[in-house]
Amino acid sequence: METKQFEVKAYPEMWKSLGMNVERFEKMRCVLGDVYQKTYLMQENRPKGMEYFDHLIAEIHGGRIAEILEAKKKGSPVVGTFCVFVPEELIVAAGGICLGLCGGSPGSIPDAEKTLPRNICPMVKSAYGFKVGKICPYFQSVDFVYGETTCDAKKKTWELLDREVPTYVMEIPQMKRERDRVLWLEEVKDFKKKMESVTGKTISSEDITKATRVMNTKRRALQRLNAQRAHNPAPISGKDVLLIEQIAFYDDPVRFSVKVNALCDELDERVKKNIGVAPKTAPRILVSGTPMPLPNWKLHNLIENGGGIVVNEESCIGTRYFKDLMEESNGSIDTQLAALTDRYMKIDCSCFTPNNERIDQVINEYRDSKAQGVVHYSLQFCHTYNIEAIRIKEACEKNNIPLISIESDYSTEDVGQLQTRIEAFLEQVKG
Ligand code: BJ8
Repeated sequence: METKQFEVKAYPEMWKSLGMNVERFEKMRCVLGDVYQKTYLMQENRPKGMEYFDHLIAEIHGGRIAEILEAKKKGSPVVGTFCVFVPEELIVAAGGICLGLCGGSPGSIPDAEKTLPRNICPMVKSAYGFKVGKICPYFQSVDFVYGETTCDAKKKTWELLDREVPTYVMEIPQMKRERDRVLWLEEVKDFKKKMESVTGKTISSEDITKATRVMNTKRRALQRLNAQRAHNPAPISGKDVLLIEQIAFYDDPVRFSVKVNALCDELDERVKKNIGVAPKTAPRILVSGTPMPLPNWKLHNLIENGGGIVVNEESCIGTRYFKDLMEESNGSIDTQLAALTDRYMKIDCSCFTPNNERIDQVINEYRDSKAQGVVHYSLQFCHTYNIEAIRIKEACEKNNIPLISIESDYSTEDVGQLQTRIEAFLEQVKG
């Protein structure tokens, strides 16, 4: 299929003003444009509503950054986060911008490995490398970072990251008992205080109510999009939905919800007319496991190039981010913060023990999405997801669900081997 050359736009003056390594970054920009062209724009029969998201990728290093800098000038705090446990509602309530900074690129890993050990999770290395290499305009734009204590690699890296950019840490308990909830609520209150100290303004109950509406609207839009994939033939590719889930972490939440809903309207029409992006016989795959931040499209690409279709991501860049809404109430601040804590405590990350909710969730999402097989995905050196894969496998066996477990990083070294394994798995699913 003929497509015009896609380009991620360059903004060298802006990058310079952000103290970036412009020469290095320019190379990364060109690579991203090429990869995007091959991965995304060569797909057949994409919904028209994807044009907005293509545009956001073209402007990922410029247009969106200009908006963020403009808001910053007007006093909006810009907060970088690495985990869906940091309550975005409080950032929005403070008039701030929340940017998910997770690293999904191999390009920044050599920068990190100058300092960090090599045998830790590629996501942590990629993110840290973006900051120390000065090759991410988002990282250069944040006022501060709010990290968490979910895993060892992250919590120890925050100590080093703090030397580069102010980094605060939210303690996330490892269990979900009542005493853990008490601690968690205190952490949420501290986060609110931190947001207030930077804006000099007290966050009111009305602010939280408004922010909750914004976030619930965004999460509902993503739920709607995800539900449409249960139709066979699927009206949209897994790659495209993954992209939208990734963009959810940096786009303006109000505009994003409008655009996702507009896309969903188009997909409703496709569903009515039985228009799909893959044949009805394409094996339907649920991907479960560690998050895949931009531009980690490796696994989806292999599955969909191999003839399968991804119909669900049980992941933080996926359903774990949007499955739970927060109760919209005008109650007292204390009631709201308690409701916020309860909402966030539902996140079933593998850093918890026990984490039975996630095992059940995978089976439920498998059924809801009408999937036919599960690909469990763990980033290299992520012990909690890697070990939890054993219980997911057992649950799948019990329910006669085909499963393949994959551990990978961001390099291209294992692509050939993964391709062979995935193609064999898709054959098995087809039966
Ligand atoms: S809530 S999944 S976003 S911690 S960085 S744990 S991959 S070794 S990302 Fe996560 Fe929050 Fe949990 Fe979700 Fe493993 Fe890597 Fe650690 Fe990771």
